[in-house]
Parts: sequence; C-alpha cells; structure tokens
Amino acid sequence: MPTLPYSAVRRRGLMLVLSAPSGGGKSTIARALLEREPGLSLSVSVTTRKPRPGEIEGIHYFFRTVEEFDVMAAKGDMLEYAQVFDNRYGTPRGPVENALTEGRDVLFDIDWQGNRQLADNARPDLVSVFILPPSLGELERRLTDRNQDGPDVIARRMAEAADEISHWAEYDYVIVNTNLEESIAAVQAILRAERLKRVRRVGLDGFIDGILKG
Ligand SMILES: Nc1nc2c(ncn2[C@@H]2O[C@H](COP(=O)(O)OP(=O)(O)OP(=O)(O)O)[C@@H](O)[C@H]2O)c(=O)[nH]1
Ligand SMILES: [Mg+2]
Repeated sequence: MPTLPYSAVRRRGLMLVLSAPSGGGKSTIARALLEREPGLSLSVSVTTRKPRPGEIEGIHYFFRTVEEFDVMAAKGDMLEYAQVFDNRYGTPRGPVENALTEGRDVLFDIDWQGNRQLADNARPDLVSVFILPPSLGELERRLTDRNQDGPDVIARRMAEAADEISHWAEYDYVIVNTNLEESIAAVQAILRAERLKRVRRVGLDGFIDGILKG
C-alpha cells in the first residue's frame, strides 16, 4: 500500500462526494483524482441499468436486477440508494466502512439524493463537492460534443441538469469547472485540508500522550 499523507498520526478516512449535472466534467475530474491521489479509491455502485459497451462488472458498476437491488437495500447493505432518472443506484456499505476504518478515503460519483442521505447518516465523514458548468450553453455543448446521445436525449439531460443544479446549496464546496486543471487542483486542495481535520485524526490522543511523556 502506498504511504498515506500525514501518516505520523493515524486518521479515519473520509467520504469525498462529487456531484454535477451530466456533462459537468465530474467523470474527468474523478478519473484524474484517482490517478493522482494515493489512498483514494472509487466507491463502485450497484445499478439496475444495463451495462454500456466497455463497462465492466465490478469496475464501473455492479450490474444487478431490480429484485437483487431491492434485496440488498432491504437488508441494509447499502449506505444510500436512489432512483436516478430511469434506474436505481446505490452504494454498497461494506467496502466504504472498511476503507474509512483503515484510514483510506473513498470517492463517490453519486447524485444529490445520495449526498443528502450521506449527510443525514454519516455527516462527520462526509466532504461534498458540487461541480458546476460555467454556463448552461457550455453544458449543452459538452453533451453534444460527447456524441453519445441524440438531440431528444440531450434535451432531456438539459432539463435533468437544471434539476440537479438546484441542489447546489446542499454541498460543502462548489466548483465552477471553467478550467479542468484548476478544478482538479481545487478538489485536491479540499482533500488536503479535510484530511487534517482534528475529528478525523483519531490517533491524536495517543500521539499527544506520547510527546508529553517525551
Ligand atoms: N444516489 C446515487 N447516485 C448514483 C450512484 N451511482 C451513480 N449515481 C448517479 O447516477 C447518475 C447516472 O449515472 P450513469 O448511469 O453512470 O450515467 P452517466 O452517463 O455517468 O451520467 P452522468 O455522469 O450524469 O453524465 C449520475 O448522476 C451518477 O452520479 C449511487 O450509488 N447512488
Ligand atoms: Mg457519470
């Protein structure tokens, strides 16, 4: 395992949530963070949506039937779950709890409903970041350039984007993604400071006892 930053004092991991409207640049920022930040891993969600070409079970999502999803939810095996557009999505509980206990940080690509549930149930561990496009025109351009969807789907995604954006004030940090490198650096700065928060540094008690005793 790579050496974690600030490792002189043991700490609890944190949950870094990234939310954004579709086309906001969230996936690109998430990928860059995972490459650059040792000790940060992605929470792989369960979904009822069908895999797209190139998507791999257990890497991008755990693809499940609605019935399987509902069993997991009923058993309390998910930290949060929600219906997002046409499908269900949820966060498996076990891997996140293990990571936090071991002092590793977890990145979540989830929507505002998931963020709200984490804020209700796991507030001390949560650091939430909302990524805004510089304008709606820019968002539409990014969706069109992606060349993934037809005009009807893009129109629908624009409406959904306005809905997602309306929840911006429920997040700890808001980043306007005008420049990708700057946005990535901003999230890294957030991580760096949040990792130093006293409440997460569960080893401080022992560390301080040690220095006082000499
Ligand atoms: N609440 C919740 N939302 C999730 C979870 N996993 C994914 N989502 C959200 O579901 C939405 C749709 O995700 P996908 O089906 O992968 O589609 P996508 O093309 O990645 O969509 P965008 O990232 O919005 O462009 C995104 O906003 C995700 O952030 C989860 O476990 N819980
Ligand atoms: Mg995405």
